[in-house]
Amino acid sequence: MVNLTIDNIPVSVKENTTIMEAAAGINIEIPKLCFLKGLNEIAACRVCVVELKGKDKLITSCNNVCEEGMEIFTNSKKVIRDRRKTVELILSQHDNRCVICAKSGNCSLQKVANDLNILEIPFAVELEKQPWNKNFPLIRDSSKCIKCMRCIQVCDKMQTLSVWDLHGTGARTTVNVTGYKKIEEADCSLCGQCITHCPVGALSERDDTSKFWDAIADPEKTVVVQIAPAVRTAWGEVFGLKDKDATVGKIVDALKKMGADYVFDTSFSADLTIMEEANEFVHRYTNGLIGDRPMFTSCCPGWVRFAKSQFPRMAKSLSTAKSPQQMFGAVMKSYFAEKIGVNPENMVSVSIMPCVAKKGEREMELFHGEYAGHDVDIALTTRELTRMIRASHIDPKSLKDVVADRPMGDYSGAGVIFGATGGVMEAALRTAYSIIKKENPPADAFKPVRSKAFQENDGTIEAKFNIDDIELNIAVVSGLGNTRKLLNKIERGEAKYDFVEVMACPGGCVGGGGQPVKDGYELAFDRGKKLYFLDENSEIRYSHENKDIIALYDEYFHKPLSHKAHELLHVHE
Ligand code: HC1
Ligand code: SF4
Repeated sequence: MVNLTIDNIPVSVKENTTIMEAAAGINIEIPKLCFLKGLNEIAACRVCVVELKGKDKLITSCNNVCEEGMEIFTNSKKVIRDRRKTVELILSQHDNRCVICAKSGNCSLQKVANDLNILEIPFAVELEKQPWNKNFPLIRDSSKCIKCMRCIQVCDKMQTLSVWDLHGTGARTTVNVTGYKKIEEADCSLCGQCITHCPVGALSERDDTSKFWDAIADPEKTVVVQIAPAVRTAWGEVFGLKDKDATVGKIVDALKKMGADYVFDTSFSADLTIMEEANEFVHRYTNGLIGDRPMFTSCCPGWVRFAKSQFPRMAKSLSTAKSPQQMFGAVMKSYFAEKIGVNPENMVSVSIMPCVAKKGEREMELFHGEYAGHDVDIALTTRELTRMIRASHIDPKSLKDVVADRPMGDYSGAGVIFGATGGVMEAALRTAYSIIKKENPPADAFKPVRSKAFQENDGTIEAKFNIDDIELNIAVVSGLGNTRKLLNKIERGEAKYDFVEVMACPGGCVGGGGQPVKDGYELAFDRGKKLYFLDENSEIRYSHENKDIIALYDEYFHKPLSHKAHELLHVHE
């Protein structure tokens, strides 16, 4: 153990503990901007400086470890003077128009500046704005970038796509797309992890909320909204709601109050995806079509983009089933439009997703249904949803639990767990088992693929299951860096699986790039637990037992993988 004092308080910590960690252990929070544990420990911002007795120069606390006998001061006059100057310099190169920034109120730079009572900026530099394609789902505003390097490190180390790089030198150093490419030419997966790890508002999703308001205001349009499984785990964080109060029913209420005509839960079409995907898997497996490469899940568009750009050979083994977002859109504009007697041309299909890549997915030509344009017309993130609730002056505490509309209202616990890593696999195996055995497995039979295990092993879970004489080799992975490792192993022949689930964001959609941000916290795992709790307490736990899904097949698709199902629910490349 190492003994020292921090602000005159004696502390005893393990060797190699940083000063910042030691201070946090006694509830002293040292301000910081660039630090991200395990990803960005380079002391680029110098906001976390502290004074070490006997040393003239201040030292950074994020990357200096405690030493025996140190006397550290985290808030001395010298520290405050230096920290203020640093923050003033950062502000001098930052577009400070906070009132028109989507990050306002949740910006780490704003907080540090406010905490230091900085009311004027002594130095101001003319800010040069780099051009950007505003139609791309990921938006970068160079005038807000503070060069903390987090986006570079996250994309590089966590997602292994290296989309961002430093350009220029000295005072002219900036961050931009690697190789001076345009963002649409880079291999960005649209995972959005650089957005959720940006401490300021330099990175964001394209704001599509005005398209929603335009649709609501148009009397010709019927606005139909779907809410993804993971949204319910996080929207309440923005409003300080307790978990038990931040239900999906209240989102339904909020959207109805905003003027949506029909509101549904994407968990319904997650069940539909499982019907198609599990049948596709059993078909491929029993007909010997799996071969050296497994069948891969295809519902995560960040992963699909990654597969197509990084592992095109593997992309051929993706399931052809559309994602629940796209299936819902397709069913809305066909089956549902017929039911309510609305011309699909006049239907606007909106999705609320924890994801930025869903904006890209809705735009893909692949999903351009012939009946009425795109399956989904507007894809919004959880963050955009919370901004719309605010803009509508809805008091979240006044919201009531409103049930989703019918006839696509039912959903199973299996559909709900889609939002957590391992959830799609678990849901698919429950149904695949029942297709093979003609009886249900125990609902928790495939628990080993749950996200608890993912925390421990590079975000990857491997499992073997026996169904009669069939032995299934399964893998589940989240995070694109982890995915790259797994796919390399498969390509080198070091691992062989039958079925693999991939999610681009660590922890799955719950940790998605469109979710609310709490700087410095990785919340995916805790959010995932909420979905498993909902599953355990669901009346129906198998997608194939969802009554509205059974009715949809009876009335419309006839059976999984039918001609009509292929036409509407699968991709054709
Ligand atoms: Fe997801 Fe999905 S679970 S991709 O992970 O298959 O975004 O929540 O909506 O489409 O259902 C995201 C979440 C979501 C789809 C489903
Ligand atoms: Fe990299 Fe994901 Fe950001 Fe794209 S969205 S630049 S892949 S971190």
